[in-house]
Amino acid sequence: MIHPRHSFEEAGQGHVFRFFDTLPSDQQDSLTRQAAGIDLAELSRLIETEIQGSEHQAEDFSDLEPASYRPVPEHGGDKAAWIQAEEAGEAALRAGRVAAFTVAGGQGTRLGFDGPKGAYPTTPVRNAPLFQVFAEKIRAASERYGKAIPWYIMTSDINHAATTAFFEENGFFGLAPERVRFFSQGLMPAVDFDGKILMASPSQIALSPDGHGGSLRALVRSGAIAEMETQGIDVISYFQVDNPLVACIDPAFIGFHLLDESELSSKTVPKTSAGEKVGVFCVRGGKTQVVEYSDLPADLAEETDENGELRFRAGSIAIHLFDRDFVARVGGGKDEAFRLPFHLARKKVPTIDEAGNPVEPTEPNGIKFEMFVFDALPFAQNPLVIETKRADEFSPVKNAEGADSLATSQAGQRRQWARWCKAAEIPLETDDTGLPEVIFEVSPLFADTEERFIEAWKALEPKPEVEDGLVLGEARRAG
Ligand code: UD2
Repeated sequence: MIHPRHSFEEAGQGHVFRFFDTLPSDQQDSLTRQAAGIDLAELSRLIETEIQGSEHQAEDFSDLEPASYRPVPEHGGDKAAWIQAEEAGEAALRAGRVAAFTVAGGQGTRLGFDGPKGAYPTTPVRNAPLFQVFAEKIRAASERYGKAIPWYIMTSDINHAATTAFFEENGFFGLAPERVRFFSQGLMPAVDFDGKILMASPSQIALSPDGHGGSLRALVRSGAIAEMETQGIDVISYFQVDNPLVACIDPAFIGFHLLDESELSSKTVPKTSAGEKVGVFCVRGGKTQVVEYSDLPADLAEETDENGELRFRAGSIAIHLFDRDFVARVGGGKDEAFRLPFHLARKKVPTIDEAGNPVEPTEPNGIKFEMFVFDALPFAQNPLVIETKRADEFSPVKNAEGADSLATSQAGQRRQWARWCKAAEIPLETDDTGLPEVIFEVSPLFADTEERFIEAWKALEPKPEVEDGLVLGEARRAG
């Protein structure tokens, strides 16, 4: 085998091995492995087109239109169609056609939590971590439809070992361990502004995860797609690790996706304000796409329609359904026409100087490359965008404080349970935002929708007092 050193020298990246001959052999092996994992042809193409050829045209948004979406019945959607979709989705679940998929490879830097984000304690009474909330939702759906729903979890080198250890320590939260599959996403090297690969230390390349868009090729490379094929799974229910309200398995969503023969379906909620940090579903040249919040020009973000509503309001909350064969096509990398683009971010990348001494930059010194999963949308046949209710499905934990923090997410969870209690005619004091005075919790194993909460509460004997510290579903708590 030719040592990667030669190809790195040919590609003008020979400095990666500058200290190689002075390294102990285990570090030499490790550096060789890191180097062998880099797709130099891909990197050289990116450097040429994105960095060296950087007389970049500013993106032209003049032909951008808002994407249309299917509204929920409360906003004028066809109730009968939703019922029909739910039935179709339930049939697919009973037939075992659906897998859950969580992207959890991110660095979680904004939250400042030292560990995989999925291990972050999130619910208000049990302090159940995000992974437990999803595990209970998947378990509840598996029991309801009589088929164990497999759960694929994408990690990255940064958190893979910690993530698998966390599941083992917690007995997989009551799921059969063989139904939970972990795989690591790909890594990309950071480069300096001349396109030279940055080193994190004399023996380490500055590598970081290749973005959640990397999940599509990681699903293929890990063998997950092939495994799904043998198991007759053709619907992949994709969600991010940061949102405890997500309906991990949503029969109506699955039903619409299948009935429309969509290759990629997405949920949307109307943006709360022009500045909300979510991408927006748009159409350009007949193709549906998401324009990320940081890319959407302010005048478009703020534009309103004749009803005074934001014109570009269909916010993306990163909940999708993927058709398995579509993932095989986009993630397989065989066809260049289906290649996800890379987005560039200028970052402060800790590195080394010529002598190998560490350098902590105070200004951005490098470029990181990431793919975004929603960039697959323009490649999909019959893409479908469907509305969901924000209060029921989106309250992520992203920041240590302020918007999208633990405090806002716990309030979002508590308001949802308070609404369910009211629907079940349980007397409960709330403030005018719907936040209950008492702090209680509903495990997804007790109920995961309002309808099922009403039923489960009716059947519950004796009925407990809804008071501080109550956990409904505690008796069946996993772990
Ligand atoms: C994402 C979306 C935004 C909106 C919002 C909803 C992007 C670029 N923006 O914003 O439009 O939908 O979510 O909450 O996606 N991840 C990986 N590997 C990676 C990078 C990220 O698994 O290499 C995971 C990460 O663990 C997390 C998710 O992807 O679950 C979102 O990543 P983020 O926090 O960078 O995205 P954010 O909040 O800026």
